[in-house]
Amino acid sequence: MHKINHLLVSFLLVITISSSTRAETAAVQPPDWDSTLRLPEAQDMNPDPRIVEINLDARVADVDVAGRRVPTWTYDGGIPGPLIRANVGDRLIVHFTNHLPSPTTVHWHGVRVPIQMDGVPGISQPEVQTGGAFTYDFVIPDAGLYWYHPHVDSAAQVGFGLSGPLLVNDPSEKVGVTDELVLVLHDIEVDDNGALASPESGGTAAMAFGREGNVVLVNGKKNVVIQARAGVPQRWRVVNTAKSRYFNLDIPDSTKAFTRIGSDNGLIEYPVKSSTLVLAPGERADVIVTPAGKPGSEIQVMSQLYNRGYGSVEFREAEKLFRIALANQPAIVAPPLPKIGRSIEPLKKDGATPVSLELNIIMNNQTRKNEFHINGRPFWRAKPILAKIGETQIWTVNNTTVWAHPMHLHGFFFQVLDKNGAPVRPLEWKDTVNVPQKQTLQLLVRFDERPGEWMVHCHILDHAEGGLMTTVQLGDVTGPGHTHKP
Ligand SMILES: [Cu+2]
Repeated sequence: MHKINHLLVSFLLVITISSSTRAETAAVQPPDWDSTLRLPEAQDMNPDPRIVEINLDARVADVDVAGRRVPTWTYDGGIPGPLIRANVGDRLIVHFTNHLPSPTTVHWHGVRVPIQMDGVPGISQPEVQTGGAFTYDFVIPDAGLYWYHPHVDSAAQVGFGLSGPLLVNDPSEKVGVTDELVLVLHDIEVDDNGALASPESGGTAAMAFGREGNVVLVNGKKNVVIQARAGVPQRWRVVNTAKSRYFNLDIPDSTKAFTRIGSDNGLIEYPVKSSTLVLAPGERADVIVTPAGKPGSEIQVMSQLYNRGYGSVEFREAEKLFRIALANQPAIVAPPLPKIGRSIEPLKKDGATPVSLELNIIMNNQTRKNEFHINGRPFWRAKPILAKIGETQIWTVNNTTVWAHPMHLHGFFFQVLDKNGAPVRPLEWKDTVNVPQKQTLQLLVRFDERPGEWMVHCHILDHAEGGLMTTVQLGDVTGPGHTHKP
């Protein structure tokens, strides 16, 4: 009896302590501190705690873009689409409906889905026609920030506004920061009349560069202000969903403002501090930022120019992303962060099958159009890379062009090697990696037991549609060929 009472008392004590800590932390930030950037969330209709079941509707809707009503292509009426939240291991069921004027699909960028759920028309599923529906249904095996977007005419459709975040939480992960922002970095091209610009504007010269939108947005908003208390760390979950634009985050007047703890597939081996943070299209970052400055002052978060090749830094300016207003209260000295990271096994290079990918651009003399090639072929004439179940491959990606290419592999994560052939430290799992102009990069990838034809392409979506795309044929694949739209 005495023992039980004792247990009960300590149990109650634990509850009291943890709830008071939570209350304290919650009271630290000003009320509604993140309301200007908070994304709408998809509503889980399923009472089962291990199933997230949602509706997702693609439709044209008038959206406020930097103060103008613009008819954009949306998921559920907004850009970006709603934040989908799940826990690692959950089953996600998405009842998708298409009310766009064009066929579309949904691709779950970075999620290790079975091929039938990968959203690639002609390989995974037929295109979802206007007025049609498709149910995506899969288990989410990994924690991290992922995102969803169409894989039909993707440069046009993503450019018109179609993308959204999928945040997969691991309840056992302890990073010691409760205030979290999901930041979708994107852009959109709006003409003088307030209409969406043609995705073909500028012809294949513009394709060769990669068309960037003229309105830069964070969660659909242009340079809005959030509230914060100086000294209190925030966790930013960042994804670049722009079709061509790179982001280079910077907090002026601060050094090493970013502590990067995670990337495309959850936590990295150990945290790294940096003054700027580059995200190529498709990439994600998980960073801890502790706003510092005089109470009552404002911090402007910027995206600095980033040299992704010819034309990317000449006569251009940095972009304002959003502002942080520091509350008129003395700064808090937050307790030190716990040890953050995870042990990641380096993939074995020994015995890995070498695969070469040479990235090229040519002028097609018959069509008078620029064409991107992988190993001498655009995607419409591509020969798949062959892979066996369980095989590890070492890819050498040689970018001969004057533009950088963020190369994305569907369905699998890989590890990047440094110039000496050693794994880049801290170790991390990537699904999208920037291959700078005129450089060669090596990576290791192990193919598990999910046979199918998996896309490999540049995530500058104009480049993908301009030819910079092929597939990995994993295992014995029969069925539709590899002639399809990106
Ligand atoms: Cu590219």
